[in-house]
Amino acid sequence: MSTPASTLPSPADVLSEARRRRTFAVISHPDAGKSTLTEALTLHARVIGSAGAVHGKAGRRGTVSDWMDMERDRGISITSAALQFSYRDAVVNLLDTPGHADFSEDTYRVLTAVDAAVMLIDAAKGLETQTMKLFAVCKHRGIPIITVVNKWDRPGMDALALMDEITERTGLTPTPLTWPVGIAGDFRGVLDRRDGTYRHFTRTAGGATIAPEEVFPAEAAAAREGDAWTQAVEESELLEETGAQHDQELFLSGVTTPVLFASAVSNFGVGQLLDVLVDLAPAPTPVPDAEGEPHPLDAPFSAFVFKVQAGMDAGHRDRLAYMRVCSGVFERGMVVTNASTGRPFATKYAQQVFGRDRETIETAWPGDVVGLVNAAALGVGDTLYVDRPVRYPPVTTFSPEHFAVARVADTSKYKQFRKGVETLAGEGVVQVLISERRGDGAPVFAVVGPMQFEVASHRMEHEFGARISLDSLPYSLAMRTDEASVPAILASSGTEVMKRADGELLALFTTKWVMGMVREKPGVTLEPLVAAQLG
Ligand SMILES: Nc1nc2c(ncn2[C@@H]2O[C@H](COP(=O)(O)OP(=O)(O)OP(=O)(O)O)[C@@H](O)[C@H]2O)c(=O)[nH]1
Ligand SMILES: [Mg+2]
Repeated sequence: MSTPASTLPSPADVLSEARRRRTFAVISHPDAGKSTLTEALTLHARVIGSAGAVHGKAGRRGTVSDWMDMERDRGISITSAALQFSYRDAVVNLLDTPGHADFSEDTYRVLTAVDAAVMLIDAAKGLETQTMKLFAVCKHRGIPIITVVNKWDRPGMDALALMDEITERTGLTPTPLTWPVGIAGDFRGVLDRRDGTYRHFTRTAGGATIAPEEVFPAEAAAAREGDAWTQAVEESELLEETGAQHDQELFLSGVTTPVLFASAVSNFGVGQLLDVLVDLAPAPTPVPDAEGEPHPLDAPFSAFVFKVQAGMDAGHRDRLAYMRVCSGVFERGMVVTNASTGRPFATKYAQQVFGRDRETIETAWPGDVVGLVNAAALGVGDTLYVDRPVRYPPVTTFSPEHFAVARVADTSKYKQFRKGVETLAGEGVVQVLISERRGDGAPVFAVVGPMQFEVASHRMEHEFGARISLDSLPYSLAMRTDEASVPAILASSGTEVMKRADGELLALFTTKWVMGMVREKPGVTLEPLVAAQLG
């Protein structure tokens, strides 16, 4: 099937489509409300009819982005989820990330694929540990941040104190676009600092639908809300004196962060956030290749894979590779080259992703996140391109700190066990190491955080039908090594050498101290795995 030449997209089409894209991640410490906000955003974009539509009995568990049964059971996000939808004339690619530190490798990978981040702060808790770590990653990568103070419907900190905390702990200057009317726990609406109006929100039953919003001029707001309005105005003026006004360039260069106040669970302030994302968040820009050279947006199609996920659809046992388009136009059916292997890859099954739901797409543009189905030949970090070769920087893996031997509980399920281990390794749910001592019937799972073990066990049992036992090993540290170093390493106690699925040889140590001693030995090569930026 060939496309008539006249309808082929021109470089100008690519640029104008890229300009309409907004690709961002929602990040924060666990429980700040990322998945709830994600769902509220899709509700406001009128992609879903009501929030909490899929919730369990115990409350609003199970948002559109928390689709795994473990996520629904526990009410936490375990894996990042992609959602693509249109709003106004923009195409939004939203990535909801897990907050838990044990899953930070997944979050980190997502941050390689976005142009902006929405950083959530729980109004009662301020900037929490994991939020600070994620902030540091954004800063390092030059990702502009929009800050949302969430849960304003519940008692919390003073709004000005929160702004001070942002300034002191992140070095970013907060430039609130809205300011709350009513203290935390008495959320009536916001003062829109851009035009001085009052936006009053009305609660809906269970927060299932968009909260009606009424706009009042200042005088009417004063009459209506009294002291709460006066206080908001005074505080906003105070902010103005300290220079807390939005400046697009300073925002994009990571000096300032626009701030909005919201209650995701009641849908307050969510519509404003959506508009701010379209109005202020950056569109895709040329992505630097492995040499640091920005690759033009209007070059032929190129993309990189930042995530692989299996088991999304129990009926179809398929594997989805998520790619972020960096340049050109993607057309389903294109045969692209995988830069890591040099092999062609036919993109027959390409999908737009919405949490667990997917739909075939025909075309995609820079900024878009596309799911490629049954992409067994693709791994995290692979670059795909047509015509003009390019290679994007590899996506880093974290250094594991916990290790356990996995064994199948029922040996008649060995085949399922092998298949499951291979799949989980491919997704990066755990790193899989093989030791000579135990053989490949007893692979070692290596993880950044112990909750990854639970996810692996659960999926082995429920997805692959192979219940496993995990026996933890006493190691806490892994370094890259080579064959020549092995005898010297093993001569010290508290060490072991294993091979990772990707062929890398890893030396494991019980303590830093043991590792330090071994490293002093002549002829021993030990290199750190990528530093755990979030660990
Ligand atoms: N009162 C109140 N509760 C909220 C708000 N937003 C979220 N919650 C609740 O906070 C809890 C955590 O919400 P999630 O959206 O799952 O939080 P998360 O940031 O996605 O958590 P992880 O993905 O596990 O890191 C849930 O019980 C939500 O109902 C809010 O604005 N107000
Ligand atoms: Mg979540």
